[in-house]
Amino acid sequence: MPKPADSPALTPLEDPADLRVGEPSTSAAGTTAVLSSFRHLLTRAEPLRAMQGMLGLNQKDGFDCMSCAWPDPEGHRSAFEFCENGAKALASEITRERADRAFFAKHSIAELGGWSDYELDQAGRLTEPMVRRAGASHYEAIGWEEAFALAAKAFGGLEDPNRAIFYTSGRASNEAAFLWQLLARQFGTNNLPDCSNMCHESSGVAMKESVGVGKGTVTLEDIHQAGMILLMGQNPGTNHPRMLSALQVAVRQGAHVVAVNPLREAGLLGFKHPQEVGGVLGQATPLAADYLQPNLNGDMALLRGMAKTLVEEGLLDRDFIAVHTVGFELYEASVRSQGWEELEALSGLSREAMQRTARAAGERKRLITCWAMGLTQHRNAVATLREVVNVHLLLGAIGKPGAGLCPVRGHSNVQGDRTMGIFEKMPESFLEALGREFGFEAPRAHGLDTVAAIRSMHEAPGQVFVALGGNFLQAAPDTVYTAEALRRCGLTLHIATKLNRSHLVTGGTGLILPCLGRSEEDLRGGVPQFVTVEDSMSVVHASRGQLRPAAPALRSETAIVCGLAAAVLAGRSRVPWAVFADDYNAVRDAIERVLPDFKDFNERVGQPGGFRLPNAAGRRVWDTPTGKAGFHTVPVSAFRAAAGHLVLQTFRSHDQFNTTIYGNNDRYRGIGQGRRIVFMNPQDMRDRGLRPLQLVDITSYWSDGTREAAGFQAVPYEMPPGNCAAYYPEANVLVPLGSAAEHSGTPTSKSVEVSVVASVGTG
Ligand SMILES: Nc1nc2c(c(=O)[nH]1)N[C@H]1C(S)=C(S)[C@@H](COP(=O)(O)OP(=O)(O)OC[C@H]3O[C@@H](n4cnc5c(=O)[nH]c(N)nc54)[C@H](O)[C@@H]3O)O[C@H]1N2
Ligand SMILES: Nc1nc2c(c(=O)[nH]1)N[C@H]1C(S)=C(S)[C@@H](COP(=O)(O)OP(=O)(O)OC[C@H]3O[C@@H](n4cnc5c(=O)[nH]c(N)nc54)[C@H](O)[C@@H]3O)O[C@H]1N2
Ligand SMILES: [Mo]
Repeated sequence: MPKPADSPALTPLEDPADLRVGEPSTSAAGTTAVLSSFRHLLTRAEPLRAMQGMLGLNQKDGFDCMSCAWPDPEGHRSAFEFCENGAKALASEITRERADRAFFAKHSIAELGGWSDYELDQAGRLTEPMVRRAGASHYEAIGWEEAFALAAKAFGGLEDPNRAIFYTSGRASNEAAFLWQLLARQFGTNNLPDCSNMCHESSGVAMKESVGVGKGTVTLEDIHQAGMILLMGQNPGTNHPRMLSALQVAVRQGAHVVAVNPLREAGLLGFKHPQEVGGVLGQATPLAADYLQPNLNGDMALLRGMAKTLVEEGLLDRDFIAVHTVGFELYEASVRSQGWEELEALSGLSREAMQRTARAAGERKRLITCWAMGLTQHRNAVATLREVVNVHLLLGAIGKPGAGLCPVRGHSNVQGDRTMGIFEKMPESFLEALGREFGFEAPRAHGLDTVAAIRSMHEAPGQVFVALGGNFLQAAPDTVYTAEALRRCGLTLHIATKLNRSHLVTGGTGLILPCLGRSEEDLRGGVPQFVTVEDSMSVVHASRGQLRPAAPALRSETAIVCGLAAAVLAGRSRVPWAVFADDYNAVRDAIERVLPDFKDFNERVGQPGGFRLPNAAGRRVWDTPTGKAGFHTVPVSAFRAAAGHLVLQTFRSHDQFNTTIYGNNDRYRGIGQGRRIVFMNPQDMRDRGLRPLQLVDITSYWSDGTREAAGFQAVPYEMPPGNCAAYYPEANVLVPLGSAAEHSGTPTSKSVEVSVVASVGTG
C-alpha cells in the first residue's frame, strides 16, 4: 500500500495494484501522439490559452519550445511545429492551477513531501515569492525586496565567496545565464555547477580534446544528406521527437540508419508522421534498417570493433588522415592487435554485427553519429566518445556535407548557457574579457561542479545554494546524501516556475522566487522584451513569450537575477543591473563585447531564424594544441557487475521531462500507471525466482558502501541478460555519488551495479 516516504526528499511508494503492462510499440508518434498532445493541453490549460500557446510554439516570431534542444527547420514551418512532448511541456507551464499563498498555507512542507512528483507538478504555477523561515513548518509569502534582502544577508555572512554555489538548469535564457555567471564571478566564485555536469559534459570534454570544439559539427541539412546515421544511446521517440521528421527525410533520401540500444525503442524502429496522410492512416516509415542491442556500456567495444574492421579492410580516407590527424599509427597498431573475443564479450555483440556496421559506414563514408545519455553517463564515457571520433576520423566523416558528430543536447538552452559562461572552469580569454567589460577581476581558481558542490555542502555546513531553475535534489545522484547536503546550507534559493521536491528540502532559510515561463509575455516598463537561446546545432535565435503571465507578481528570470545581484553585490558592483533588468538589448550588447562570435548580436538575432555560431571543426579547422584532430588510443573497456549482480541504467519514461512528471504512463514501452519499475531480462528474472510485477528491493554497490531502494516491481522486458533499467528520478537513490565519469565528472547514471531480490514477505 502507498505510504508517505519517511523523508520529503524521497519519492513516495506506489500502489503495486495500479501497474498495467502491455506490449511495447514498434513505432512512434502518429495520431495517438497528436491526441495525447491535445489531451494534455486541454485538460490542464484554458482552451484559448492552449490554442495561443500552440500557435506560438517554435514559430519564427514566437517562443522556443522548452522541451528539447533539437533545432527548428530553416524553411517552411507548419502551423504546429512541435511534438507530443513539447505539448506536454507547454501544458505543464500554462496550466490553470496555481500554487499560491493559500496553497502553501494549507499544505505543510512535510505534507508536500509525501506527494508524488506528479502531484507536485499538478499543484500548478508558483505566483509570488515564498519563504520558509528557520524552523517553520510552512512556506509563507514574502515581498520581492524583502526576499532579495534576506538573500543578501545570507551571502554577506559567508566568510569565503567560495561558500556560495550558483546552480543552473539548461532552460535559462542566454541573457539570464550571462547575468547569473556575472553575479557569481563578481561575488568572487567560479562555483557554477550546472545540469550539463550530469548530462553532456563527457561529450564536450571528449570532442574538445579530439577535434577542438565541444559542440556538434553538423546542421539539420547534414542530417538530411547523410549516407549513414548511427543512433547511439538515445531515445528520440520520447526525448527528441522532432528529430524523427529529420530522420524520416534522411531515410527517404537513402540514408542507412543503424540504432544501437540495449532496448528496442519504438522511436528508433519507425515513425508515423502526424502531419502526413500516411502517418495519420497509421503507416510508419521504418527508421533503423539495422538494430544492435549491446550490453549497457558495450559501445566502446562496438566502436573499436568497427575501427578494427575499417583498418583491416582498408576502408579508410587516407588523405584526410594524412592531412588532418595525428596519432593514427599508434591507433592503427592498437586496433590491429585487438582480439575479437574481448570485443564480443564486452559489447555483447557478435563480430559479424560489428563488421557489418563498419562496412555499411565504410561504403557510405558520409557518416553522422548521434548520441545522448546512453553514451555520456558511464565511467568511460569520455573514452567512448573519443572512440566515436576515432571512427569518424578513419572515414574522414567530419567537416563535409552529410557527415559529422551530433551530440543531441537535452535542455532547450543547455548549450547556450555554456556559451554564456555557465561553467566552473571557463577559459582565461572569457574571464579576461568579462573583467574588462565590467571593470573587475574575475576569479581564476576553478569552481565546483555538481558532484563536488554536493560534497562541499555536505562537508562544510552553512553555505548558500542558489539555483536558476532545475530540481537539483532530484537530478543529482544519491538522493539521501544530496538532501542532507542541502539541509546543511544556511540558505537555499530557487528561481522556478513550478514547485518541485528541491523546494521541500531547504537550508536554514528557504526561498522560492517565481519566474515567467518561456511562453509568457515579458513586459519591462511597458516594453516587450525577448530572450535568446542556442539549439543543439549552434543556431542562436530569439524567443518571444506571448501569453499573459500566470500571475501579476511574476518577474522574468533576467529581472530576478538583476534584482538579486543588486542586493547581494550592493555597492561593490559597477554593472548597471537596473538597466539590464529593463533592457535585454543592453544585455546582448554586453554579451557581444565579451564573446567575439556574437558580433552584431542584436541585429542578427532580430532576423527570422537567427544565426549559426561558427564551428571550427565543421570547417576542418582543429583548435587543438597540435592543430590537428587527434586519434585517441586507450585500452577498450566496459563496466561489468560482479557475478550475480546486474548493471542498472536510469532513464526517462515517455511522460516526463527530467524530474517533471506529466503522467505515470510510458506508452511506447507498454507501461501504464506505474513508475517504480525495474525492467529486467526475463531469464534474469527466472534466475532470481521473480514473477512478473513482483515487488522487489534493489541494492546498489560502490566502493563506499551500498544504497537501497524498496517498493519496485520487476517487469520482464527484452534486453541483453545482465542489464536492467529503472526510471529517473525514482532510482536516483541508488546512483553512487562517488561513481563519476573519468575526466568529465558526470555521475554514472547508466551504469550502476545492483542486486534485485524479492521483497521480504511478498514471496
Ligand atoms: N520528453 C522529454 N524530452 C527530453 C527530456 C525528457 O526528460 N523528456 N530530457 C531532455 C534532456 S535534459 C536530455 S539530456 C535528453 C535525454 O535524452 P536520452 O538520452 O534519449 O534520454 P534517456 O531516457 O536517458 O535515454 C537513454 C537511452 O539510451 C539507452 N541507453 C542507456 N544506456 C546505454 C548504453 O550504455 N549504450 C547504448 N547504446 N544505449 C544506452 C537507453 O536504453 C535509452 O533508450 O532528452 C531531453 N529531452
Ligand atoms: N539518475 C539519473 N539522473 C539524472 C539523469 C539521468 O538520466 N539519470 N539525467 C541528468 C540530466 S541529462 C539532466 S539535464 C539533469 C536535469 O536536471 P535539472 O535541469 O536540474 O532538472 P529539471 O527536471 O529539468 O528541472 C525542472 C524544474 O525546473 C523549473 N523550471 C521549469 N521551467 C523553468 C523556467 O523556464 N525557468 C526557471 N527558472 N525554472 C524552470 C521547474 O521548477 C521544474 O520543476 O538531471 C540529471 N540527472
Ligand atoms: Mo540533460
